[in-house]
Amino acid sequence: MKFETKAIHVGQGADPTTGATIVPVYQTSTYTQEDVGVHKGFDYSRTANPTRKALEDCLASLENAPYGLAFASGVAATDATLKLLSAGDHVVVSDDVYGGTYRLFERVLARYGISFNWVDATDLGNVDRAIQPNTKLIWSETPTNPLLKLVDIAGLAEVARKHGVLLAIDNTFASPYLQTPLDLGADIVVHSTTKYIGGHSDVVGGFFATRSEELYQTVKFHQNSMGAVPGPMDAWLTLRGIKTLALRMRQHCANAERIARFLADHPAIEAVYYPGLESHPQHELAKRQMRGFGGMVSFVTKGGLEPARAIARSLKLFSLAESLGGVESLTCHPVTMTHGAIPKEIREARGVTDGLLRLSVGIEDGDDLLADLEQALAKAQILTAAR
Ligand code: P1T
Repeated sequence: MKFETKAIHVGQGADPTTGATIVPVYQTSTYTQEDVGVHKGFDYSRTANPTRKALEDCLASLENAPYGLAFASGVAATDATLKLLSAGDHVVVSDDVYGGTYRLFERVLARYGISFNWVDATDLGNVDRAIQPNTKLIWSETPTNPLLKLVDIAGLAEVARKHGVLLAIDNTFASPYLQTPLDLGADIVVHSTTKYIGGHSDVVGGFFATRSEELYQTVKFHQNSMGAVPGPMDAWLTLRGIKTLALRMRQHCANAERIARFLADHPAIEAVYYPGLESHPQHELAKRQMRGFGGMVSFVTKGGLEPARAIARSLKLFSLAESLGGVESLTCHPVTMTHGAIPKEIREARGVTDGLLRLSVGIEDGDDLLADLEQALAKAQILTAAR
């Protein structure tokens, strides 16, 4: 079955009780058992819920995985995955990640005796050299948040295999429509389903998928033991979003590419980060590894914070807001928003500077989005000239 068909049918047969065509919201915490020790596979909704199961089966199929687990947020999925490790274990992490991932690793999990090395994983040698005898996991985003660097998943998988460690890829920015890391040798794929998968900025969620029955059973045990599960309505909204993921991603990609090219030619812009631009350092890898270049574009304004602020303030169709991947366009100032949890020196050394803006390009009409950016950039230029 192809992606678009799986998105609509896997895990979503007619409801066995009523014939409802759409999976119902099983808004129940518990299930009446037929006899002592006899039930239909559902006994308590933290452990399992039919609406959540439909989501898990469908999304796992899109990642070409036999096993998937849904969580209450992307951070919860990350946390449940990291709990595969124990005190004394070490993780090599790509240095450009969501600020909340950095915060979870360094401010929470580090207190439980797990240590982290942050490396520029665009160079696989950096990852290889950072592996220690106690390393258990390599963790990477690709494309990364917010600088849209690409990491070679197949290459990382080779490094992981050589050292006998696990490889987990946070696939949030690409979505399974554009990239399936398990096909390239990753052991684990994690998502914030809050983004492209949900797709409408109306629900928070996370996901874990794997081909390993053993990893699945352990993380399922964590899901039940720690309990960060999505409610039935959240699972339902996410599942509804998935049905149009392919259509939305095609429009996100088309709009983002136009915008990236426009920004690359604009005199007020110092740098544009978009994997679809020929000037992107990993453009060839993007062509190999992804089935499209995605809907995220980041750029640095000439003149730093003030012009960036003026652009964010002047945009009318791009709301200044955290998050990404919804149908509506958003802009984000990572330094004060999504990456505020990363200490200034570390953030700046990695290229997350005051003049950086990140666009989540929506599925509105591309001409309207370009016109909006054009007027906002013109205002920023006037401001820069006046200073
Ligand atoms: O917000 P939550 O659903 O818990 O997902 C966390 C997360 C995990 N991984 C990546 C790559 C992410 O971008 C995020 C969340 N990111 C934002 C809220 C943001 O605006 O970048």
